[in-house]
Amino acid sequence: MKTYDANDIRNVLLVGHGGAGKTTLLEAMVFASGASTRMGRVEDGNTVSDFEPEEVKKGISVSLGMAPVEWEGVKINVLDAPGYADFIGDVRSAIRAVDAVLLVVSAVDGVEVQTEVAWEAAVEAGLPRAILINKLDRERASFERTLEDLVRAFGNQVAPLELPLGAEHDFTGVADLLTKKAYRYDAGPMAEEGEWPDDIAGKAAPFREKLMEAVAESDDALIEKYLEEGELSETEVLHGVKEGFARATIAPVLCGAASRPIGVDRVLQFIADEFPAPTERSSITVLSKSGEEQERSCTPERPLTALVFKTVSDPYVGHITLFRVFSGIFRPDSGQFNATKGIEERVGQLFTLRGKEHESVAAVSAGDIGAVAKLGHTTTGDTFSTKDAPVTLPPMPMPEPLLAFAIEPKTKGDEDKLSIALARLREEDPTLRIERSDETHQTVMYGMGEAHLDVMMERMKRKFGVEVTHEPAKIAYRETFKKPGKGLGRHVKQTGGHGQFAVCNIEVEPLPRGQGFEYVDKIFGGAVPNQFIGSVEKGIVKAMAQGVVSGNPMVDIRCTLVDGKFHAVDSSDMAFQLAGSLALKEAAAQAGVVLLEPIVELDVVVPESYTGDIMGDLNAKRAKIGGMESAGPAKQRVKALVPQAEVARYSIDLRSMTGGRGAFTMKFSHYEELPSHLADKIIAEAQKAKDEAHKR
Ligand SMILES: Nc1nc2c(ncn2[C@@H]2O[C@H](COP(=O)(O)OP(=O)(O)O)[C@@H](O)[C@H]2O)c(=O)[nH]1
Ligand SMILES: [Mg+2]
Repeated sequence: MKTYDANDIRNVLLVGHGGAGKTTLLEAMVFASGASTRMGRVEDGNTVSDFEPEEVKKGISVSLGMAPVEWEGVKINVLDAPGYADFIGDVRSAIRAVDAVLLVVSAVDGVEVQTEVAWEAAVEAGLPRAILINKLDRERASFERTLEDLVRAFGNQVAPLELPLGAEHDFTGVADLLTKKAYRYDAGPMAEEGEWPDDIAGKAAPFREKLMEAVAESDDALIEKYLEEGELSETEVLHGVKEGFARATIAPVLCGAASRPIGVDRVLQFIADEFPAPTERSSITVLSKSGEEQERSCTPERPLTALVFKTVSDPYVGHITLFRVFSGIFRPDSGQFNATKGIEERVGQLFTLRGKEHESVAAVSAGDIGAVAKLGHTTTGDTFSTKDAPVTLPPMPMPEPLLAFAIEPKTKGDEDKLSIALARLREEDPTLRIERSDETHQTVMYGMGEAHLDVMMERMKRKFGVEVTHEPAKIAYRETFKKPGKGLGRHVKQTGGHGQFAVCNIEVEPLPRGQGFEYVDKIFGGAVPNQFIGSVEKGIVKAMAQGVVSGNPMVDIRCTLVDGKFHAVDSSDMAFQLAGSLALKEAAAQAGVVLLEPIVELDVVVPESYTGDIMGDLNAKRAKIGGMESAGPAKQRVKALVPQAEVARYSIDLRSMTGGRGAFTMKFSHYEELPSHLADKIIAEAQKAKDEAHKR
């Protein structure tokens, strides 16, 4: 592929709710540009962007896709982000690689949850936003209703540039509100330009007015003129749209049906004409090693600054690293310095990704997006810069994964393969977290939701040949004493051969939370010889680690050795260890064991209208509500202390309660006693599992 001047490059991210038509739009763009001779369909699994087997199977995008589209000498790098909440990590990182976003909205469904989430992410990043009202050919599609929806959600900056010609099955083209030309699609993706139909002028008037208002409102100089004269000239509006769009104060709206395709050539033309080139973007801020801020503008002459926004691991090619160059030139066949890791990487052939295909490029210059395979150390979020003056870009904010699955390889002996696979998946996807719990002895995989974890497990099987089973991650309960108890441990076997003899008496008392374990020796007169006093302790500690009733470790007790008996020949370290553990078990049986459960601090942010539901649900989950406060416009924050067991699946619960509009974080707080009826259940289950293990 040839190299382009930065002025002739556009970097665009398609965002929006799942199913709005982003992947189909990219497909139509490739088709309209003449790079393919027929359009693939998401349903048929043959689109440029959705090529991963997990995507073909599910019929939805689960990871970022991209393809360059060449349009009238301009190279448009189109990034297609998945629209489902579980895969928001890809949206967050891709936003850093582009200069504007195109929000795709279904004319049937209007503004949906992920439409708003994606919009907010783009606003946070300060990126210009344009909108395509898609699926206008579908039954029950409505341009007017969708536009109203958009204005309600995003305000007066929403500015229609086009009007659909015909509706639903009769949707045949678009009318340009500015030039008053009609664009019809009879065959193929290219429009035929014609005059406005007679009946459209009246219909268009209110929308033209809406457009002029939006332009006037975004520019102080124009608002006066508009208020006085009630009209702006075509050039003023055109200019105003471009300016306002670049400043992100106007969101221009286009019309289309990606699958037909209708209006797609116009979208491409609009991107080529009006979307900001990388050179038009204000310079970016980087941090030097000493923490000093520096500016980098988009010119090939400046030192290199490039951001890795995505890594894909491939079992055959190794890593594929996707990067955006902000300044300088990324060259192949040389070493490039990864400033984040402080390591020089050997860089081979550079290429552009067109779906799954690789197209070689000579170099990737400021403003462009490129890819390289087989880097050894680089992961998502890293910055490449010069070695003598290393700088890094600020890290990408990533949502915290909070749904936990405990996983285990189906085949024994695959443990090593599993840990390699997990490490690779983690490098690909910063919203995946892996923990090995010493307490429950489980490998726990944290993800954004069930679909995310499903895809991870499928990918693990396909790419690394590791099949796993999963179950909810175990809760790390603990055992302790609530009141003091006494225990006699007697381990005596003196029939035949070498005998065994050890007897000990211990007293056990509870300690405050977090005190762990104390051992006190109160032996008088050598009832237990010195060398065996430590043996009793060892036995107690071993029994504590395994737990007495539930298989969870025992904590927060003091054991005092008060008396015992020994035999000059038959006593041994081993015998006293056994006696110690028996003594603890007896004391536990006498005093009764209570279970402790982990309590987490939960911080939930939801739109106001959901606060009641959230509180009700938390109360049913044994939560202690800590407080409620405003969290921005029409949003409320609820803080609570909740047993971890009750909120292990809160990702799923909160999403279903709020339709995906809520967010939360949680972190461990402390341990508290579990109510006895719940403890009994856990103890009974542990016993059952133990009995079954014995039978086998
Ligand atoms: N009728 C109609 N169907 C469309 C249009 N665009 C997309 N679709 C269909 O809508 C479904 C979801 O499209 P897809 O591109 O996967 O949406 P994405 O999740 O935003 O990438 C697919 O079945 C598409 O064929 C359109 O303009 N008109
Ligand atoms: Mg898609």
